[in-house]
Amino acid sequence: MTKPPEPAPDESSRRLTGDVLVVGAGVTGIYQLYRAREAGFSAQLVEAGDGVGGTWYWNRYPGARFDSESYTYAYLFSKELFDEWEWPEVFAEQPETERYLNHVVDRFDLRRHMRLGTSVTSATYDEQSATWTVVTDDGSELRTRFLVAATGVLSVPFFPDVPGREDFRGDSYHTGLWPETPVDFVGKRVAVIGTGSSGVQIIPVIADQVASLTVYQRSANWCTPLNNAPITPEEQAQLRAGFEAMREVLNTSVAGFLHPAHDRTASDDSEEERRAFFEKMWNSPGFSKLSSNYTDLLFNDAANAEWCEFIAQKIRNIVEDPALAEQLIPKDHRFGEKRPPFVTGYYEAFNKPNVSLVDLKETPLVRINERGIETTEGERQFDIVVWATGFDFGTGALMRMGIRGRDGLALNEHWADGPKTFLGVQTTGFPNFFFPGGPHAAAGNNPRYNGDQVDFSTDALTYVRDHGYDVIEVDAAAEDKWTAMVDRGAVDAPFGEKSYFFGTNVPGKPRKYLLNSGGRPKLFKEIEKVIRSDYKSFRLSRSSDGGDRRQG
Ligand code: NA7
Repeated sequence: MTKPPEPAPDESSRRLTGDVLVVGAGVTGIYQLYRAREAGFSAQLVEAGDGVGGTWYWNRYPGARFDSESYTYAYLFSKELFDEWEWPEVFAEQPETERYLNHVVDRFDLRRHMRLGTSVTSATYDEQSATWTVVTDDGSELRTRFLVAATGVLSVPFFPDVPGREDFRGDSYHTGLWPETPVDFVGKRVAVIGTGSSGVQIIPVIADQVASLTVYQRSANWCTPLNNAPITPEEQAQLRAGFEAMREVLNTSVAGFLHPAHDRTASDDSEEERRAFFEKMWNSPGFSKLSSNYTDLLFNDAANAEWCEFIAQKIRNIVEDPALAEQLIPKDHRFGEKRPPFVTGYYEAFNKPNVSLVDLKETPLVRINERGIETTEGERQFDIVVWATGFDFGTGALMRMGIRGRDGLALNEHWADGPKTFLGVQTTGFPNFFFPGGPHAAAGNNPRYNGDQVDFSTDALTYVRDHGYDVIEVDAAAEDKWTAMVDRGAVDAPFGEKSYFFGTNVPGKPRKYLLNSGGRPKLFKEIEKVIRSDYKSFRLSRSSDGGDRRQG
């Protein structure tokens, strides 16, 4: 029998020409692909990972889990989807979330529109045809009318520039680039560098498996209990019955959380009442300690200091070694000045005889060598080093995609002094380019405000198409105004300049606020204005005549 001829290379898969190309199969990108297809666009998606999930694909380190309630983080666009998925815990662990996102992709038949394991190396706008040419690392060239980068804010892992990092002969992992094959910690000498949300999640989970665990802490964080719990069948039923009401709260709340705001300032209560209230907060789930705490907690120094002292006392009560407890109590920032981590058994882990802390403020890192880590205290040897050192937040992924807009303008140049955006979705000079869930988005429960931005971007594309245009670009004046609003608000933002929300964790990065300091209410207000004014803040045109029909 003769061998059948090799199939001809599928040109359509090598060189797609579609309306919308989405980059990134995280929570935002999956929803964007769904919305674009529902709106009748031919839409494709490329994703660097070999699986879908974005953050929930890459951050598969032991202990990774939500600190937003699972059902509030999930998609809310389909009641059927909500009804058929049962979150086993209030705060689901990473594998469950990855399963959920895969379920969504299959349920809405999105996988066949996705190309996984494919990274974008450049994206160039062609003014003549008003299209984007996107080149990927497998050499493919994809041409699309609209480019939507749903590349996330926490997607580029940051490694500090410690001398000798490459010399280490053991195994090194970054929490944000965790391998699919589980890492065997049993009996190993392990170092964890970094005590942000990721570090404090992995530490208690691996502490029991390892021979020794050394935590390298540069700054202590205000960690409070996550207070996770299983969701009982009765609670599942209640969640389903209350879906519409919950959706209403989540879709309109300032930070996308369910937790109601408190109605009192700290000074409305006596000292005794404040103690009782702080105890209630300590025992409350996740972010309620931020969103349901005293209304002046983040702005009243005395109230904040009292809450911090309450947490410090809790740490002293948990950690048996008093000197170690003091090292674990932050001295350099207030509660809420950085993104607070929520933990399960974190402080307790330091009571185990195999767990120790190296305080890098007292004994700074000197270098990594082939055996382990040197600080001014001396050398410690390891089999595994875990880098829990965070991300190039907000702009990291967009600045690495080789994006060039009109007249060859590089996004890196346009944003050399920090991002400039309108609504955190578009930037001037880059027509037909959207980046929902990127810099200048709101702050809070990510899928909620990222979803607002996907909805807005999809509605804008639909408007453009339905009105006979094929080019949309935000006006410089609208961009300037939104960016000025973000910068002005940043001065009073609860998150201080020590927080990675200002990019301060990455040397050389401009110190600019990367969230939307106007919050979700400002985003809603501005979106409403844009829609009411028939997209007046944008220039709409046709590539063939090159002019704005509305102005002609
Ligand atoms: P974070 O919160 O940025 O934490 C990074 C940690 O790494 C933090 O403790 C840093 O200490 C530490 N770090 C950074 N650079 C160094 C150097 N050079 N030496 C020692 N230690 C260092 O990242 P995560 O991954 O934990 O969390 C990110 C988000 O993911 C989180 O907010 C959630 O939204 C999910 P520092 O505090 O800067 O002194």
